[in-house]
Amino acid sequence: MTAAAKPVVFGAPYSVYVRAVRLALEEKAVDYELVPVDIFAPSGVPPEHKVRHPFGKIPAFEHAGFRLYEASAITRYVDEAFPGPRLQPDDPLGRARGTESSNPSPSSGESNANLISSAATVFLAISRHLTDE
Ligand SMILES: N[C@@H](CCC(=O)N[C@@H](CS)C(=O)NCC(=O)O)C(=O)O
Repeated sequence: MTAAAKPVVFGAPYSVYVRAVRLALEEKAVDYELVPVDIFAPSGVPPEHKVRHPFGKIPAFEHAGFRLYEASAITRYVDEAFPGPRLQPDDPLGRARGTESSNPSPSSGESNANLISSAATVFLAISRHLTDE
């Protein structure tokens, strides 16, 4: 695995989950490629995308042959695999809070909670990083 390989984000610019991943990549100043995927195509989720993501959602991610899905997993991987500013707190308590808030809620508001928390995890980390400077 080499950080030098160019990571690929599969998704669409409108998606807040895709944006969270892109934000993490931008913060780390990682050169990446955004490959458009139309999950709402009339013909359905493209078959090749179902191979990347078992639920046919965006984003999906690939780096040097390593495939990943779920925005929180991807943002965490980006933070740890690439040089640059740390996007997660160094202390275990802070990281635990980030993990807590990035897990899906079992309530009826699951998709909203998940959507907000994925983005919030990254934004929190970035703002922490900026205020530390
Ligand atoms: N838990 C996923 C959620 C991703 C997600 O729901 N993405 C939306 C686009 S913003 C999607 O693919 N929706 C299509 C669907 O739910 O079938 C993540 O964090 O990556």
